[in-house]
Amino acid sequence: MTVQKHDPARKGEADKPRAPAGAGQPRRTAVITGITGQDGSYLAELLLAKGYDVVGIVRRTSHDSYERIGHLLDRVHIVPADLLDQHSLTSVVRDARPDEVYNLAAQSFVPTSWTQPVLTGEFTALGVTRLLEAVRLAHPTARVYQASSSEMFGKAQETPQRETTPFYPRSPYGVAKVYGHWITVNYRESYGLYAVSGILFNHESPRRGLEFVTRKVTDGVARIVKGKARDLHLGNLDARRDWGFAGDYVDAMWRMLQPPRPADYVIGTGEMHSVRELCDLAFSHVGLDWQKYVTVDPRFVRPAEVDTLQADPSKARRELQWTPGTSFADLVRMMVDADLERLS
Ligand code: NAP
Ligand code: G4F
Repeated sequence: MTVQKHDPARKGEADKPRAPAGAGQPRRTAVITGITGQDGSYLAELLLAKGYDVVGIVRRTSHDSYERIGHLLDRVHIVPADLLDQHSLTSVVRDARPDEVYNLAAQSFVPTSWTQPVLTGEFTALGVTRLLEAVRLAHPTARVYQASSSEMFGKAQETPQRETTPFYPRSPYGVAKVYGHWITVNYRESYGLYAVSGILFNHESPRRGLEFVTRKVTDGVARIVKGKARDLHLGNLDARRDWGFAGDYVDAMWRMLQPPRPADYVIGTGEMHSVRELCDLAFSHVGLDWQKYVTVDPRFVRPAEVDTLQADPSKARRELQWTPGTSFADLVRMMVDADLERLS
């Protein structure tokens, strides 16, 4: 394996100008970890539309997990690698020589982080170091996006939360994401890598995993309408989140890797809604009263809760010209309609 050694003289990669994407320029290449996930599928679509060569990292499983990217398979390069395996990551980066690397892979479900805390740390925390090492050793001019999370704010120390708000994570997942954030900042400051941490608030879509609360509710509504379920069991209805549309948020990821100098950004809508409001909107969209169907079930209450999260995305608006394009009500209706269609 030919691996480019780190040369301290390379410190300052982040400052080097590069040609803008577009007509007359060579095609850019992007590597995406987590391409089979919600965000990976939307990001792959966005980058293909911009003319990128897209290389998607997929871990080996006995069943393929291409449900979200089946329509893209003839246009992306799928390569096997795992966040747990340094050699596989280094090989992919060495072979692809990407312009941009998006690290979206993680164990991303907060409740699982209490039942599998060590594995969550391996994927979601140390996996970031492995990927950064792959870039540092094999292709240090690549620009790296790290998928950080508003869960890092946890027991929020101020509202709304911005880039300078102190972290107070409330789950092994949140702790692992704090590690991922700081190791990204450290590789930028130690080695001059162009590495940014995007602190994204909750974002949802019809491709969201069924275990997350928005999709659990919209899928539950569709099942009740279709006569496949009679009720819906949820946890804390008072939790409040800043929910946006995933399709809007992958555009923010791309924008973060375009400026000449790397910086970290908070991405969210600036609006907060409760799980109760989510239920009201989703059930009323099909003419039902949510209170007749929703039961609070202690099985879905967490050992420690993040009560409220609300973004202050003004830095992204100012510096990246990014604004969310989908309202919470439109998002919930889009998801209910998609679940009804899917079950038809
Ligand atoms: P997701 O749907 O759960 O997708 C996670 C992806 O990671 C899947 O493609 C999964 O592959 C892959 N993966 C997991 N472990 C892996 C491993 N060991 N090696 C290689 N790939 C692995 O998550 P998402 O909602 O798209 O979120 C993307 C990223 O943003 C995650 O890092 C998440 O923590 C973060 N984030 C999400 C939100 C949000 O609201 N969605 C907000 C803030 C931050 P399989 O298909 O094989 O499982
Ligand atoms: O939809 P959730 O499971 O998302 P959560 O925990 O906020 O995490 C998501 O967003 C993070 C960004 O802040 C990402 F980093 C992370 O990867 C993930 O995408 O739960 C949202 C809220 C929680 O307060 C939870 O207690 O909904 C509450 N909730 C109430 N009943 C429920 C349920 N959550 C789930 N999953 N299932 C319930 O039955």
